[in-house]
Amino acid sequence: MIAVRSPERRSGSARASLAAASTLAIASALALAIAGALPGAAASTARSAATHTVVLKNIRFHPATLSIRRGDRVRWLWRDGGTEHNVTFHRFHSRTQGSGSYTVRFAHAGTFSYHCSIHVAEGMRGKIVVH
Ligand SMILES: [Cu+2]
Repeated sequence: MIAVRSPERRSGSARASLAAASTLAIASALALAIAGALPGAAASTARSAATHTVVLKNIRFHPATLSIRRGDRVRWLWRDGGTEHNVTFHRFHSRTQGSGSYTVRFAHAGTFSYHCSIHVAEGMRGKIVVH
C-alpha cells in the first residue's frame, strides 16, 4: 500500500519542484536583465568568487593589507629567490617553503592578521580584511 503510493507522491513533488525551479530560473533571468539595465545596481548578486594574489618578496607580503569579499580566495606566491617563508594565521598556516604557493578561501567576514614566523621580528606581517 505504502510502496505503491509513495512513488506517486514522489513524482508529484518532483513535478512541483521542477515547476518551482523553472519559476526561479525565470526570476533569476529577469533579475539579471534588470541588473544589466541598471549598471551598478544589484550587479553584485551575480558576482562569482575571486582569487586574489599576495606576493612574498624582499621579506614582505605585497600587498600587506588586502580587502576581499566573503567566499573569495587568497593565493600567496613565493617570489623571494628561495628564501624560506610561511603564512601563519592564528588557526592555520602554510608550510615553510622557498617557492610555490598557498591558497586559502575566506568564508567569514572579519579582519585576519598573519605573519611569517621566521621574519616576524623584521616586520613580515599581513592582514586580510573580509567584507
Ligand atoms: Cu619569512
